Amino acid sequence: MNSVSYQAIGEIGVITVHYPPVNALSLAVRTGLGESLARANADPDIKAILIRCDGKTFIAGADIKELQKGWHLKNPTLGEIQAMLETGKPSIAAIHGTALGGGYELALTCHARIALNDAAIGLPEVKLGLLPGAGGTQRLTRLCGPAAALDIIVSGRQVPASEALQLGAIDAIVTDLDEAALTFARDFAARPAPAPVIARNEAIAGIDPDIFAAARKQAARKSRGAEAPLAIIACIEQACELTPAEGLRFERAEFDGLFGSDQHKALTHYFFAEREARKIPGLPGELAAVRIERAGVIGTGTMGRGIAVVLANAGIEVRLVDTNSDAARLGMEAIKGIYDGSAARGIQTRDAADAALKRIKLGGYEDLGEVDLVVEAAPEIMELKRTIFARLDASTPPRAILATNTSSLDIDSIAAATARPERVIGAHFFSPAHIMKLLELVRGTTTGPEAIAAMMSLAARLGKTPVLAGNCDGFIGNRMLQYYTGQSEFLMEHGIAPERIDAVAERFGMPMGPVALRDLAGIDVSVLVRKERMKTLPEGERMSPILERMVEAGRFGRKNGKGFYRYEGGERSPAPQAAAIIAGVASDLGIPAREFSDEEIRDRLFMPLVNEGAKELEDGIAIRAGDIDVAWVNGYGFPRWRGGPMFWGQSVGFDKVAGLALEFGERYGPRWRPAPLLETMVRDGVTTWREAGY
Ligand code: T1G
Repeated sequence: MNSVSYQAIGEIGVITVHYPPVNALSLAVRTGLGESLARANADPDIKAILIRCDGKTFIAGADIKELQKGWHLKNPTLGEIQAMLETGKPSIAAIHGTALGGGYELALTCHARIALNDAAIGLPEVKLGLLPGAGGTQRLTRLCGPAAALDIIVSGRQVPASEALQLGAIDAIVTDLDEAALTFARDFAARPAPAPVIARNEAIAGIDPDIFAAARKQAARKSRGAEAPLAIIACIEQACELTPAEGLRFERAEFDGLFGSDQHKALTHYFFAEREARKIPGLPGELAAVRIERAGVIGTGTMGRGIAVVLANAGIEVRLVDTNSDAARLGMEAIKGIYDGSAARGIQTRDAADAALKRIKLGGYEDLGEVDLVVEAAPEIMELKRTIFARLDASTPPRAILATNTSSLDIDSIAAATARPERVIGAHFFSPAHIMKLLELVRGTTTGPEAIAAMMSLAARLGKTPVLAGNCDGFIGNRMLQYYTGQSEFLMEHGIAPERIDAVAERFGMPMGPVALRDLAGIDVSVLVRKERMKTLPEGERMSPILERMVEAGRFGRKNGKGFYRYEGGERSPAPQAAAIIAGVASDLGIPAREFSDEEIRDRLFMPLVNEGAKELEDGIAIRAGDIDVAWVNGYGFPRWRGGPMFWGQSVGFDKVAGLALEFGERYGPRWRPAPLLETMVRDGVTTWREAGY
């Protein structure tokens, strides 16, 4: 079937794109559009042209797969199609689903844009490390003004039809894309066509140039090293200065500067990795995921509260259970506070917040007789969790899924406390659970496909990015994290100051360095968690005793205002007392001070992540290298524009990662040694995870 069809309906030439799954602007689609536009423009009976799409959405942009092959340069290019539209007969884009990237840029070269009320438009190229290279920065600025263009293009967000109409990004909202669109087209054909968007100047007159400086400041703060936002701001600024033709040339040059860059490659990898992570090999395709309507949450601490909010926001009735009634009452007050906050900040409407809050009710185990799912968020004590699961087994329907929010404990031991281990699964939310995107699902050896399928589909409903992990100490994320934070302690033993280590990590793109992260999480909590781990350390391995010494000195971190840093008035500053403790450890252990360059510090922090990630792949804890990237970007703030730790490791070279692991294995013990998988890949000259089958 042709990917584009043409039909003359009266005096309207109707061009329909049919190229599943998202009508991307592939070469085939561009060719079909070119042929159809030529027919319509040549037919004297045709007075106007209507462009619409079949399937779930309007054109969702250039075909990202073809972009990787440079096919966007093959004729007819999008620019040629746009020229036919802009210089041709009056044309209307009829939008449903999402008009994104090149799809919306094509619509911007039509003389009018109409949309269904639940449609959205957007220019999300920044998420691919690119910018709208087909005139989007110039035309949206000339149509809606630089402020709207900066907001929409730098964020890459989708703009709902109602807001797009207010901004002038579309001209009308219609109830259907057939009759209403045709009626609009007939009316439109009867009127003089408006000037092409590229020729409009009203929205760029009298601009306050300070908005660009403010946008650059915000971009530098928010996107920590991403290149595309700054190029986008420059294009929008020039759209207000240059002639249309000069502006389009400027944009093209900026686009070409980003195309093929490391960040473009990394973000394109990440785009597909996030979609791959949703696919679980071996799960029967026909397995209908159980739809969760009623859920229980055990525990009203920080995690329990956030999980209850996430579930209720997705329309699920929630029973919040805590055997400590004071804690339960405090928990509900805190939840009310979360909703008041999100209504006040406009994240939710007051009505939506109130409706969700109404869905959360305090209750007991006796109220869990109808639930489809329970998420346990009790303290990280194995015996307590086993007791809770045994009680849940008795008080919930046998079909209910029992999930634990543990961040590191053995799923199989918890499941063994029930008669339905196949319906027990790890559901590791990240704090704050109602904000962090990652949901690390953990399958035990007995977890069944129904539970996995149900939780994968629930994750999408909760607006979470799911990653499926195998059962081990720390699953995918925390298992790797200990090498990153562990290395930061070994660097401190060599006399590298906490603030230097954190500065290197933050320049690398992390939201917060590993040492400041310790202070945030609580040094005492880290000591508690790793006490278990220290019992199983292999012969010849050691962990730095810095944390234990800090706790002995009463330095718990932010919570008591003193950790590796001092915290006063929200500011963090170096703490000489912490430096003294660290120096004490180094002298007791006879560890000499050493100089390291920033690059060496970077490699020492991040390469062990790659090495441990490789071990997770060969252990079957992670299915794909991309899954690990998705977990670290969404759960630990690893810079998306680096593609994730595994993609970064691939870009720096596996030989370097394995080489440093060899040194660390000698120095710090067997767990730091190179992953056998990595050694094999280096020996065999394998340079990508995909080549290695991951
Ligand atoms: N090209 C190729 N494949 C695409 C695609 C695209 N643009 N968009 C989606 N897919 C595939 C995706 O990989 C998946 O495949 C399937 O479609 C369903 O996607 C010149 C240069 C449209 C909001 O960045 O944001 O235009 O996994 O699972 O959740 O300036 O897809 O099934 O094999 O995401 O319903 C700009 C990207 C391109 C939009 C639908 N456009 N797409 O979400 O489905 S650059 C974008 C999306 C550009 C110009 C520049 C979303 C969606 P598979 P999905 P969804």
